[in-house]
Amino acid sequence: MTVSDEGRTPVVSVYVGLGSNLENPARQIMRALAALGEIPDTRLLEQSSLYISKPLGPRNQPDFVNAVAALATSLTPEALLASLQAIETRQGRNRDSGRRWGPRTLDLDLLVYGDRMIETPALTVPHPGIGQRSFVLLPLQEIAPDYVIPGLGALKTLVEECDRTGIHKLDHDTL
Ligand code: 5RY
Ligand code: CA
Ligand code: CA
Repeated sequence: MTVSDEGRTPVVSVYVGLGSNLENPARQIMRALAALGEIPDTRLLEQSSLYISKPLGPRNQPDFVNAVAALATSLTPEALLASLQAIETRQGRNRDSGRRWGPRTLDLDLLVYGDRMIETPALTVPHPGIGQRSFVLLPLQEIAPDYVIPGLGALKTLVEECDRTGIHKLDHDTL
């Protein structure tokens, strides 16, 4: 490392999960993907297809549209999280109008941050539950087929073991 690198944060590979089930979910996800590309000190590397999925957890809510994006960032996990929350807020996310796990215009989850394991009051990374959730695993597999999720293992194995009912890639006929 050269002297001029002092104080500079390394570039880290990050995966972000996107979800929406209110106010034209597919549009919300497209708009959020564009917004991810505008985060400072961050590049949008890859984006998955959009998937339509039955709600897991509370079931009496609209179907979700989900996707996953790969980013490269020199932001800290906390700074990146703040950027993700600002995008959620811009797209009409109302954090207290919510029953827990209720419908939302946009949910952005920091799924993975390099190989870091993080447990703070604000942030758990890898994101809890991603090892079982088809709406994360299938889009992630599209953009990172050989990926091994830190602490959870090979994506291929997790995909084989997950329940894939109620999830479909969104194509032009489905829209
Ligand atoms: C379970 C419980 C809570 C799974 C379980 C949540 C999404 C969960 C969703 C989403 C789809 C939630 C968190 N067992 N369903 N449910 N997509 N978010 N399809 O983004 F995910 S609430
Ligand atoms: Ca979230
Ligand atoms: Ca979520």
